[in-house]
Amino acid sequence: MSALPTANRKLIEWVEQAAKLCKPDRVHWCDGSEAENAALCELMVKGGTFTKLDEAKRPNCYVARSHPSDVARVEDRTFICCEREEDAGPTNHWADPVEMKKTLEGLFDGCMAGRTLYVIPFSMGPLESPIRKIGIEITDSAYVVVNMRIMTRMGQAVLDNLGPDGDFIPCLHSVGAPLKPGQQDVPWPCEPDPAKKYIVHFPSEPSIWSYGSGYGGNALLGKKCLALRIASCVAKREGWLAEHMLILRLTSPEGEKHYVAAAFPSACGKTNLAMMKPSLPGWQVHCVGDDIAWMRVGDDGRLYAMNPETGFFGVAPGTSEQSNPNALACLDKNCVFTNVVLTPDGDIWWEDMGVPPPAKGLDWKGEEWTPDCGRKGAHPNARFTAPAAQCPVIDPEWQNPAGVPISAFLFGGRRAATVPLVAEAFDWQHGVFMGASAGSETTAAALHQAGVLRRDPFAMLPFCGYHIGDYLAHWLQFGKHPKADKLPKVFFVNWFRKAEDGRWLWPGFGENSRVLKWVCERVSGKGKAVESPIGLLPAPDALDLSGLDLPAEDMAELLKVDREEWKKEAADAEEYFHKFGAKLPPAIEQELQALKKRLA
Ligand code: TSX
Ligand code: MN
Repeated sequence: MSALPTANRKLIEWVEQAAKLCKPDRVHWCDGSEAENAALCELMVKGGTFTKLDEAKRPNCYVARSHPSDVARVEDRTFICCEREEDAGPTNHWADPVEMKKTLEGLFDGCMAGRTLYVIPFSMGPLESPIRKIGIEITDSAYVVVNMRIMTRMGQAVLDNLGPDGDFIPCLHSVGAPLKPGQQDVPWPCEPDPAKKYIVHFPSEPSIWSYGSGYGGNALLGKKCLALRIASCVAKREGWLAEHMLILRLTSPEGEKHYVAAAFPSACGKTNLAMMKPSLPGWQVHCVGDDIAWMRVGDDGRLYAMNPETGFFGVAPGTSEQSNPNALACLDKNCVFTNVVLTPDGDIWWEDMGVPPPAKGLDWKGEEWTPDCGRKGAHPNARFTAPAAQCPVIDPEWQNPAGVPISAFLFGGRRAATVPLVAEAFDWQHGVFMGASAGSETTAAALHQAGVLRRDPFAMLPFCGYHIGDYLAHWLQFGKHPKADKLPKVFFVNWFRKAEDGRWLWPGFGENSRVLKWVCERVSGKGKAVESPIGLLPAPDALDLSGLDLPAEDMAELLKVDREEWKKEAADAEEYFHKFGAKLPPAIEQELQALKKRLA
């Protein structure tokens, strides 16, 4: 073996152990270079995993098609293996860590036969940031290497930063498809049996083991596994926050700047909001991140947020010039597209892209597709992997190692009725109650009935690595933090309220800047509000509706708080919170009873 690119004993020993267990044909330490990336892309083109797009249309871009059984995160195969079951809580699948290690060691034994073991050193957060976390992902998937290079800071610079004694989070991943001698590989190897897929977190080590899937959050372990599930556990211990939040900067025409962090469940347009084009003249939005925020209390008593990622792993269908022009602009070059339509001229297409479909193409399964064939061309969970640096409105401070100061938190969800366009919390504790009560009505997804309310506290339901009751207590404790005397104001927003006849009441998208403007005016003490039983609402005329053709009745409906509807809402929230048992913080119960009293 040639000289190793690190002198880190713990790392060298772990890689040796992993190789002994997984039995790959060879070991490759990733340096993150341009040349290495090009070689891996070429290797995947030869193997049929990647198709290169037309170099003139989309330079350095590739399309991948996953196995039809491997298209999304597998929540029912995701495990938190803390020592005590009660610490995982009602929102997680728990398994005994010792038992689970045995199961995994059995599965990983020889799982990389015929393959290359790649060692991916990556950092979540800028290398020079004191709060960055280094992970090392071992994987047998070149697709994972190429995507991790877009989504994280990856390669030799990370090993250099780690040094001989630095600590890292071991992340072991395999697609779970060993090759027998002479066996022909397939374009997307994986374990097709759902019962043999495992996404496993050991929070006390901490470490991550992922087996059987090559897709998204199952395989790119820096994101949901490390930066959310494991980081949430570490953050609880160390007194900071690892959240499922976008971070944006709003700038007024006068140049006043405010950073806002926002949590929404899936399918609410988080990436769209993170880089939206404000319709209000003179207002600007800049994007710091679209998915994850790590936050700490600064010396000045404010909360500082950092985006630990360097890319966007966004849902492609629905991304259009209308819904998110800045995301489309990120996709001009250096991107990976997974499970989209490949057009005959070497470009990509998906449903609701806002451009006419090609006369024919290859769909996400690689089958001949025409617009009238009766099937969708792209998978509904098709993705783009794009460098954040390519976003036309990336914030100049997006890589600031200290993070950016947050002025306001937004929580939201899809709610056809009951929940107004925007409401401000009375105080921190009420704001935590708002975040805890958040939820979204399901859209027509295969698994769920459409229109059913699914509670999703802080949009962390699939991502909180410990008991959700302890998580709420952690958030509440910031309200009593000795140094945090300038915490963000908290708001609830709902872009999705509908009229009786089923039409959207609010135009959404760039028009949401009107709501953001009021939020910032509230932060700087200029915005007017009126009290309601559920929070502070914009005073009449406080929302800037200039140039918007919105009937006064619709606006009244958007800000309506119906006591009878809200009594039902409070009862539903109560039923949900009581599932937390003894771990429900008294302050949440207090807020619930106070809400009921205000509604009576
Ligand atoms: O992302 C969305 N946002 C936030 C944008 C910054 N979407 C898309 C959700 C799916 C990911 C929205 N959809 C938003 C929204 O604010 N609002 C709606 C609902 C809606 C859809 C279409 C129209 C209006 C509202 N109008 C027309 O179709 C003309
Ligand atoms: Mn997300």
